[in-house]
Amino acid sequence: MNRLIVVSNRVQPPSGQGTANQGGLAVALSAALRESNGVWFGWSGEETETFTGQIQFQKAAGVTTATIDLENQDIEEYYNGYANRTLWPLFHYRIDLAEFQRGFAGGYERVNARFADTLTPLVTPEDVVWVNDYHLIPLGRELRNRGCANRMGFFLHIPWPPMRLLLSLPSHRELVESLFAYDVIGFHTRDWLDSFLHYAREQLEAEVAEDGTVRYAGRSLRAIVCPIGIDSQEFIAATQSEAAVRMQETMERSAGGRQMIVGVDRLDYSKGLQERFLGYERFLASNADQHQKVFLLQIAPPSRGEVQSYQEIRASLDALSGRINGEYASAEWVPIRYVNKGYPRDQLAGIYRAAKVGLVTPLRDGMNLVAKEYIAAQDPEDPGVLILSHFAGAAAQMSEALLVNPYSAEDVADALSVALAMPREERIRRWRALMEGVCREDVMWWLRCFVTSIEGGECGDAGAPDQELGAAA
Ligand code: GDG
Repeated sequence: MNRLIVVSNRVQPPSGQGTANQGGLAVALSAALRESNGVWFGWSGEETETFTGQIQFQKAAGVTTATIDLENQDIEEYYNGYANRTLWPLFHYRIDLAEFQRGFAGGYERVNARFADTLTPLVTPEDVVWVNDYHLIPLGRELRNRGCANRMGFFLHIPWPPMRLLLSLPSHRELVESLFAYDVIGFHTRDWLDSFLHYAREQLEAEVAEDGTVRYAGRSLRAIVCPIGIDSQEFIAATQSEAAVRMQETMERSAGGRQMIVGVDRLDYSKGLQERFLGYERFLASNADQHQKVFLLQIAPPSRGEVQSYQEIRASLDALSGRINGEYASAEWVPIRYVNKGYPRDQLAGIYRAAKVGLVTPLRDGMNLVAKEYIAAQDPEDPGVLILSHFAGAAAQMSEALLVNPYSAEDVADALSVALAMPREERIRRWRALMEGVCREDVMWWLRCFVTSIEGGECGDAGAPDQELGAAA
C-alpha cells in the first residue's frame, strides 16, 4: 500500500487507551493509516484569532494526525455556513432549509484553499490522497492547482441530490466541475451515483463510458458505488464486553418485561425523528392492547447546536415527546423515553441487544450505520427486528429488514405491529441474511475497495463481491 493521506473536516485519532470509543469508520481509517504509515489531516475543531497555517502533529496508537486551527470567520462561513446550512440540507433534499449566501460560499472556497496550502508541503509524489465528504469537495482542485499530481479520490458520505435540486445552488456548476480534479469519486449507492451522472450528462455534457469513466473538459474520473460498512467483528466483540452485558441487563431490568423499541440518531432533521414519533403515536392510537407492553427509547445526542434549524428540531421534539407521553403515559408507564445524550459505544451495543425492534427511519441518509450496528449486536438465538427507511442508503443492501416509508405514520405503525409480533423463526431467518451482508461488506472491505480504486485498480481486486459494485452503467 502506498502512503495514505486521509483528509476530512475533523480527525478522530485513537485515544491512548486504543480504539474503544472510536466509531467504525475511524477504526478502519486508523488501521489503514497505521499500515501505510500515513497521515490524517483536518481541522482541529479549535478556533484561532488569525489563521497561521501552523500544523499540529500528533501520534497516538501508531496513527499520525496533522491538524490546523481555523479563524472564527472560517468556522462561521465554511462549517456552520456552507457545509451545514447550505450543502447538508440541500444534499438531503431539504431545499426549504438551505441558505444561499455568498459569504458562506466564499468562506468555503477560502478554507478549502487553506487546507490545500497547508497540506501540499506534506504530500510526497507516491502518496495516495483520499478526501472525505461535502466539506471538502473543491480540495482536489486546489491541490492540483498547487502542483499535486498524485492519485486522488473523493468519497461522499451523504446523498448526492437529484439534478433539479442541485440546480438551486448558485455555484452548482463550479462545485461539480471541481470534482473532476479527482481520479475516483465514490458514493454509497447507485441512486446517488445515478443522480451525479444525470447532472454530468445533462449540465456538463460529459461523456459517461460503460465502465463508469466520466470524461469532461480533458479530464476523466471514475465514479463508483462503494457502500460503507461497520467494523462488524469489533462490534460483535463490543456486544460481549462487560460494559455491554451490564447495560443490557440494566435495560432489561428497567423494561420490566415490556418490549423495547430503540432509535439512535444524532439529533438531525434528516433522521426523521418527528415522523418517527408520529408513527409510534399512530401505533399507540390503534393498538390499545399494546399500551403498557412496549416503549420507545430514543437516544438523540444533540449536534450542530449553533445552527437554527437544529435548535428548532430540538424544541419540536421536546414538545412532541411531551405531548405523546402526556396523552398515553400512566403512573407506571412512559411510552417514550427520549434521551438527549450520547452513550459510550460498548454501552450502546448492550442497548441495541436489549431492544426487540431497531427503528431506523431517516427521511434521507447517505448510508446509516446504526442499522448495521443494530444487526451486529443481536443475539443469534433470539434476534430483534430491524425496521428501516426506504430512503436510507442502507436499504439497498438490507432488503430483509422491514422497509418502510418514514413519511407515512400508518406505514411505520403497521411495521411496528408486524415487528413486535414476528415469530422467532422469521426473525432468525431475516437476521441471518442481514448479518451475512453486514459481516461480508464491512468497513475494511469498503476501505480496501475504495483505496484500490484510487490506486487505479477495480473494487473486485480488493476481494469484493462484485455484483453490486463497480462502475456505473
Ligand atoms: C454520515 C452520513 C453515513 C450515535 N449516537 C451515539 C453514537 N452514535 C454513532 C452511531 C453511528 C454513528 O454515530 C452515526 O452514523 P450514521 O451513519 O447513522 O449517521 P451520520 O452521523 O449522519 O453519518 C451517514 C455515515 O456518515 C458514514 O458514511 O452512513 O449516512 O450521514 O456509528 O453508533 N455513538 C455513541 N454514542 C451515542 O450515543 N458512542
